[in-house]
Amino acid sequence: MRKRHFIATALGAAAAPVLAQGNAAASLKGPALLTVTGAVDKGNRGPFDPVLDQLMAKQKLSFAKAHAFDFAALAALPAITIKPTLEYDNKQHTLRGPLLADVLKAAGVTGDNVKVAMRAIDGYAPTISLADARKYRFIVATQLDGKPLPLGGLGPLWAVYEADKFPDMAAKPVSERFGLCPWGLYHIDAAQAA
Ligand SMILES: Nc1nc2c(c(=O)[nH]1)N[C@H]1C(S)=C(S)[C@@H](COP(=O)(O)O)O[C@H]1N2
Ligand SMILES: [Mo]
Repeated sequence: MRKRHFIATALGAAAAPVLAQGNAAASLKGPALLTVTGAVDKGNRGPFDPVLDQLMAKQKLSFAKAHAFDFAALAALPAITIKPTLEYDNKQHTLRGPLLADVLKAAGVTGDNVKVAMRAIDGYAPTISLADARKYRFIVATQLDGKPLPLGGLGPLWAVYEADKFPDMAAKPVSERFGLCPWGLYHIDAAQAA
């Protein structure tokens, strides 16, 4: 018996609304790939659930409000294409996905003085300001060279930008341009900066 099913059965009908509201957003058909927490509007799922949000628990996350996106929800946002030179092979690649700022907007993150911590599955979690996310036109890439990005590779989501296009970034060696670009991105915490 599946664990979730067992818990629901064992706790009985009274627990069902809590579980339904737990860590799965009711409106999503696919698994949540990206969860935006903190300064979101009302959110589309329940708060941090220490029982079911296991990877988040291991990474010491906690939140009251969250907006989750599955692949379809991200694909429904306008996508843009960028062609940065990547450090892994020093070659130009085509990356495509919605603007990070648009993803945040869809989660109801507003305001000009916002900082976002972008957390990857391996715990890597650089922080940037929303202003810099806009300035460097960060995208949440869903495709690399026309194909979805594998989990275990750079995907399924990669926060990345076209470093070549910005003189301050292009001036750095290619190996130093992507420190703010977590591959395997799955969580973004938005905070109003002090
Ligand atoms: N998930 C994840 N993304 C990451 C990193 C990482 O360790 N984990 N390292 C960052 C840094 S510091 C650089 S320079 C580039 C390349 O690091 P990598 O070789 O670990 O991918 O990816 C960035 N994105
Ligand atoms: Mo780095």
